[in-house]
Amino acid sequence: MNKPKILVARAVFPEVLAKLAQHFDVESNQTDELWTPVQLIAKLQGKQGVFTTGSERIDAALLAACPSLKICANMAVGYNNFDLDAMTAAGVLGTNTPDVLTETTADFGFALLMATARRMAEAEHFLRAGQWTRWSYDMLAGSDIHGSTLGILGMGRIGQGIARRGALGFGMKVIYHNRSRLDAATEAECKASFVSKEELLKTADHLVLVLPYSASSHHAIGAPELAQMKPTATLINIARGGIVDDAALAAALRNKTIAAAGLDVFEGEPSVHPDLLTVPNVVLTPHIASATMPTRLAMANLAADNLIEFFMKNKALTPVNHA
Ligand code: 8YV
Repeated sequence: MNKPKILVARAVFPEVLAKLAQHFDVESNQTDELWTPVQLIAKLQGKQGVFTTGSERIDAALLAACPSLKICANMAVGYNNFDLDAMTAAGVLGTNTPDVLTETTADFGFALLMATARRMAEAEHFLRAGQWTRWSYDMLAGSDIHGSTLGILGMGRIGQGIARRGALGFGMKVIYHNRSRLDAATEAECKASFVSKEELLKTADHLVLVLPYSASSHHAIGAPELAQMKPTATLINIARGGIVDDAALAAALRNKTIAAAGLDVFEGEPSVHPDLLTVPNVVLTPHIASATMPTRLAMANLAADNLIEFFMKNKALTPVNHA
């Protein structure tokens, strides 16, 4: 029997490719070339499945040009690179990689929060630049984590992981806002209280963004929201570029509307708004919140298993639509 044909659009772990090769006729991209949409469409001709990352956009034009495609397995929990309505209309299933990256990503969110509040990147640059010539009482003084109020916008699995770290590890008071309120047992486990978005902005000493990107969360944090935050507050974005208006944030950091920001995701990444590169009170990292080798391997395996289960049992493990 002919094996289904799949495309692996980016370089992945060789052992994951080997597993896929047991079930599929695989074309892969181990040289990790970045294909244009036209090149991706050409590679997808005759393929029934594709292993994607957040870098590959699956939209109506691509789907119309690739009629054999049945499933797109994303190696990411976020899937805003998928036009889900277009995929559902075309009968194409999408899958993501939830759970396997929750704790790793929550660890990173907390690390970025601590680096930002305690000005670690700025301090390291200061030292490397030979500016540390003497001690002074306010040198690189930041803000406290312990005992402060942690605000979380978007209270899914990763938000809950950050809440637990803050409440149980650092004695923080945790408040959150989400489209829907958590059940009482989960709120109690995370020691988190539901508040309005306005209350969250006004009250949080540290605000962490962990909500999915969609048209409705575009620029959820822009100039009006930044103006409502405390001038001593820090803002952390580990969610998606586009949730924050990066130009407005750079202006707010420069004007000290808020004290500092830590950003792992950017509008138009891998490009970074040039104004963010020139303000000192921001810690910038290149979308690495899930980047530990065990977690990336678990993500790749889950994306691969979604393809295998779909073609072998007609039932993907973690679908994000009904196709
Ligand atoms: C991925 C992510 O590394 O899972 C997500 O949604 O943002 C990251 O963990 C990235 O999207 C590449 O696929």
